[in-house]
Amino acid sequence: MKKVTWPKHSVLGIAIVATWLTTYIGYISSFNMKIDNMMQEFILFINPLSFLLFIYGIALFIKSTKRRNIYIFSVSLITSIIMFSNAVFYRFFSDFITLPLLFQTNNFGDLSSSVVANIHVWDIFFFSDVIIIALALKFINERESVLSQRSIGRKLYFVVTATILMVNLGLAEAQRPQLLTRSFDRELLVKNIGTYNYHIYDFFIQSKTHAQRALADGSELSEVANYVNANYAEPDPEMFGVAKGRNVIFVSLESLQNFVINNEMNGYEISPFLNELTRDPDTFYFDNFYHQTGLGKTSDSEFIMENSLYGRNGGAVFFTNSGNTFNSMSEKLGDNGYFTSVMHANNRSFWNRDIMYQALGIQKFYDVESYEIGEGQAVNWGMKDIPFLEQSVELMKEMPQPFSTRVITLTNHHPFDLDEEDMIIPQYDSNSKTLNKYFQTVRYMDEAIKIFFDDLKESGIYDNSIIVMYGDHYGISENHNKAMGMYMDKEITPFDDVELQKVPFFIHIPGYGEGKTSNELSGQMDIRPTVLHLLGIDTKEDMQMGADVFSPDHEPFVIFRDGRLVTENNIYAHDVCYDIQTGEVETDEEACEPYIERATTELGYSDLIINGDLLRFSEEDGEESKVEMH
Ligand code: GP9
Ligand code: MN
Repeated sequence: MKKVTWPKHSVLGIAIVATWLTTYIGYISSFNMKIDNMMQEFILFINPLSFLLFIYGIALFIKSTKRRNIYIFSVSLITSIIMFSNAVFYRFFSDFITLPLLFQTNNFGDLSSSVVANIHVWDIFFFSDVIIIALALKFINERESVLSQRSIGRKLYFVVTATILMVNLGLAEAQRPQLLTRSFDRELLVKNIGTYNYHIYDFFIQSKTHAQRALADGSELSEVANYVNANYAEPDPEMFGVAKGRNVIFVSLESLQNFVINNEMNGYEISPFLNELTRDPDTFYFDNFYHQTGLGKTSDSEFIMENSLYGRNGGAVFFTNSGNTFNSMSEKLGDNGYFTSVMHANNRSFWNRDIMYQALGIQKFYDVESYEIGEGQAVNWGMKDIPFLEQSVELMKEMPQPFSTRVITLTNHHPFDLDEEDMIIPQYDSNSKTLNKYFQTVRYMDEAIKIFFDDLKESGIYDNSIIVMYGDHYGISENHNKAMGMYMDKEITPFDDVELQKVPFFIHIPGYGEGKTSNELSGQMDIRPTVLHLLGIDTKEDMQMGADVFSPDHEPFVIFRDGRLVTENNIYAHDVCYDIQTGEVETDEEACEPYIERATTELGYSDLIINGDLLRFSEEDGEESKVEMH
């Protein structure tokens, strides 16, 4: 066949369009991504473009036609391989490829054995752009351009590329605020910035972690260990082992803040069941207890209670350090004969849980695939708490005992949407829709917990278990301070902002009879030692920074991830030291100083452990664990 003569760079143009469309069609046909609206559909459509324009655009700098053509062809081949590999991987893991996952040997074993089984004949489609480009290269003759135009055209080309990237990121940010800083889900990332950009992003995050790890040699460990030992609080012998041998059911209460407990909204009780629990003789209720999470939200709370270490400052530790060695509570319970799991009806890659749970030694993850979501059983972010908890009890019946599980609720999540039939109390009437709806979803969650307790009793699991419940993080952010001020009938100051970070913490021990409300100043960092001691498991040797709340030596001191802190006498926030009684600026200038220093040291040591992956140096067995999916 004869060659046709087309304008300069037509092959490049064809290549960009062909790869763009192949990628987009690949998205829709291979990945089961939930698209909620036209804007998301549009973002999905344009998201491969910025990367493709950039990477193919490099061809504009290659003078030799032959080399340029080889370059264009190679780019199309590589992008096709990336899409193809992700598609095959997705069939098996319902997830996108991420670097640590490829390097986790046991994952890789699974992968190679199933790779062949997961390749389909029609996967040839992923290479259709390569074929089109090959044909174009064969049959198209490009006209030479006038040299002087070249550099202006090139500049314009890259300006357009950058603009498209900005528009893409802008739209994505509007759909998903803090997408890149929180990096909560690979699916969300791919949906918003595209597979190619996602892989670049993943590469940067992972190599940063890798570099910090490579520089650590374990010598810092003894310094941290000294600090940890000095702060160790001996358990109260009366409490040590009171729940020995029992199952432990943790309930993560989504976005539940403490201000709703034993409180009313326009005359309606907001959490009647939890209120009742605060007066129950089998329950310890801590009303001076803080969440200590950062950007990683729910995942940070999981990380903190598992490890009694802080999350990371600039992102979610679940994403950045999922390759680390940890000495988690789950792993420890596993070593003590417990069957360990997490139950959460969301997709497994959310917060990188599927990978992180392996590092935490959690034996099984009951993710969304373990649940049956019937009609009308989902709202807002997913499965409603009532059916979720009901089915969770069914699954618990099958678990070997003793077991430890973490049940993660979801309905009380921003934007706090609820179906009409689940609205037990009316909305509040402030200028914040978020706060107005919050009371309703809290009320719904309270109902769900009540039913959960009944179901546990009926299943026979209840008597031989303890139930530990905690608010994972705040639900109402500072953006709603005006409405919050109306509800609390005062102006919200940075001092109040700190106090609003209190979340409820319950330890319910059926048959115990000596529970009470405790005012001990404490936080999520304390969950691990407290619960392990109740189960009669020693933590003296553990690299943990929290302390047993029942210990007479427990120090009333809470550090936030962002450096704010609470002591018995003071609150320190945004460079101001407040008197905790009055909320006024503290007159004793030195009052907060030693604590600020302590907080800096403690957060620094926690970061040191995580960034350097220091616990790998203290690990005896070094065995890798494997999390089972549904
Ligand atoms: C998602 C759920 C909520 O699986 O845990 O996460 P959050 O946004 O609260 O961190
Ligand atoms: Mn949460």
